[in-house]
Amino acid sequence: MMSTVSKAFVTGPKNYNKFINITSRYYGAQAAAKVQKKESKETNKKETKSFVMNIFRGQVQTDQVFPFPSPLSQDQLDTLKMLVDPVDKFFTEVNDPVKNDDTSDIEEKVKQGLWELGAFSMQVPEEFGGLNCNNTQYGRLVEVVGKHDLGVGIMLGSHQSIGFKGILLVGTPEQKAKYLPRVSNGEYAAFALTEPSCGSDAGAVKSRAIKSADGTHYILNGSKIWISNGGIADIFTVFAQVPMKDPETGEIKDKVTAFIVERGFGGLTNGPPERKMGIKCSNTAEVYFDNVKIPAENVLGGEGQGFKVAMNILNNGRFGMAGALSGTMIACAKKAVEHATTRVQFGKTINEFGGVQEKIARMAMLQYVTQSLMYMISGNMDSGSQDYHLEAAISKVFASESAWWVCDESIQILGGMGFMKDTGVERVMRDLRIFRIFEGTNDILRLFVALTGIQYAGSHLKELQKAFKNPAANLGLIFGEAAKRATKAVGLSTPPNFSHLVHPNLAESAGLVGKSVENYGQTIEAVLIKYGKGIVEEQFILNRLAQAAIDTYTSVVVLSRASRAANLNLPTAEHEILMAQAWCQEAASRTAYNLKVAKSEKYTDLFKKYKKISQNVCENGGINPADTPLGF
Ligand code: MYA
Repeated sequence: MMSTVSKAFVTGPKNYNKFINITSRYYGAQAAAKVQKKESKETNKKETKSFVMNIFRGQVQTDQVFPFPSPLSQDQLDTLKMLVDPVDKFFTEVNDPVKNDDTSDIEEKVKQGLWELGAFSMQVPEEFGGLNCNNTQYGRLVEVVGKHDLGVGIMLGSHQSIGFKGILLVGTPEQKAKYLPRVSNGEYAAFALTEPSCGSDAGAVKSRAIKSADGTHYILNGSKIWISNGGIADIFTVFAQVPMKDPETGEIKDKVTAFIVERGFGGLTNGPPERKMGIKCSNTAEVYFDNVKIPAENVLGGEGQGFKVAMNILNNGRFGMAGALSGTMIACAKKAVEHATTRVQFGKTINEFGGVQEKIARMAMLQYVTQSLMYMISGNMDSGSQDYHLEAAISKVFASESAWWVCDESIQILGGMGFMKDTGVERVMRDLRIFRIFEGTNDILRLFVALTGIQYAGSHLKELQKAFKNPAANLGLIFGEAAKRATKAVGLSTPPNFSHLVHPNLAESAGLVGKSVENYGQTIEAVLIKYGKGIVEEQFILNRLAQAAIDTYTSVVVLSRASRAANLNLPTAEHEILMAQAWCQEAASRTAYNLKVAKSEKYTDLFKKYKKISQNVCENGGINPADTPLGF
């Protein structure tokens, strides 16, 4: 007789039909069409080394997280040391962030000095005039910039993290030889993707480029908004639709294509600098293309490949934000601690009070996690990993929210003084606000993490379903899965264990992460069985899943870093272990809660209430000022 467990397993895969087509994404109307497209594609069978992707299958994949990467050779370390101090000194002595903010400009001597330091071409190979930094070196230097002036950081970042990054990543040898020396020697670059109709929906570009009959050039028309460096750049990476013949159907379809566009081509103009809440000294402007003639050889990464090129550039640069904002948090926390350790109230310095201690401890942990993310991801990238997209998205989300929190609580600790301009933290707060919005809003990146992970988990389950069609040929897969489920069902399964990879003082914390991962895999299965491909519409749930992924990944990253510190007996080891333990404890509780919320009926009901409240308010055109308890 078939046991209950085996029955559940045999009937299980039928349920998987409901979710094997989980593909696209984000907004319902688009989803159906995209699912169709994906159905015709081969299932993504590729195994990945990404830690985050694997937790969606309830697995701990440690290849990219242990040991903590240390990719710098002695030479690279020496070069970095030679660069950090001069950059720090330059920002302390030459750049004036207050003046930059007041004037919404950067003095010529500052820009000139930065060009001379090589700060605009940190990752450009030396042969083209750059500093040849790898990602880890770049991240460290960017941290120095973020400590001093985020507005200047945006001018630098828009230039090299996204402006000409495409040329570095996918440029032809000719494109590199032509443009990299120029962007390393005084010509600013910009990344022109966003349009009024194309913000989070990066594929919805309207600008169009039509190829000439003789194939020698394209004519580009359209416009872009909110382009950082848009008013000062000479060289742009521009994304535009190009009508192309589908090789399979012969149909003409628009496909996004990336181009290198020079201001000097003619027909490219820009609007006035935008007036902004923060990062005021960086230039942001609209950019217009009026019959711009682009030589055919300036297509970047292949005709029709523009969406991939854009994603590639953005994925590649996101860890930089964690670097910069780690520096910002160091600067904010320094001011808060200076105040807390000298300000006496009720007979003692305020750092003696538990309320302030909790804030300072959390500031330290958030900075530690953010910095660890930056070094983990840049180290993975420097070792040649291609599987870092979700991790990079997490680093951007985590860094921007943590820096906001740290800055806000610094102001709280500073009290009235924090609110005064002269203290210099309110400027940082204004500068920080945009980081949760640009380079992919945190909201869209959370959905990206959750849906990409779910798609990966779904592809595994599709494999299982296929295996059932030909059990004889797939006994290994089927029995492996059956055994896993049987042990789970009778309570004999053990959570994934990686305690042997961490320092003994962190074994308990690693145990918490293992449990979170096991719970994660089970939760993904449960929500997929419940919602099928309708999960794409369940943003209340997707957000909880994304948060649990963020908490789980950040935990394993700090476990790795603190273990390294302890194993090397670094002077900071004890402090690092404390922070890692505290972080894992907090994160595991949040994860257990978020996963419970994602699965439970009780919360489905709560989400329905949120939805209805929101609908009421929207139907009303806002919160009705006439709704008062006293009726007037
Ligand atoms: S620049 C503007 C920033 N804009 C964005 O970031 C746009 C955000 N939107 C998106 O990323 C996409 O549109 C989303 C997907 C994610 C919403 N990596 O059907 P799909 C693949 C790899 O889901 P969509 C700025 O702000 C996907 O698997 N692949 O796509 C300036 C699928 O592949 P396949 C990806 O629903 C800031 C295909 O694409 C990715 O249209 C200035 C289609 O997928 C990905 N990420 O939307 C900052 N996403 O078909 C300055 C999707 O093969 C820098 N796919 O299955 C500051 C630096 C710090 C300071 C430095 C100081 C020096």
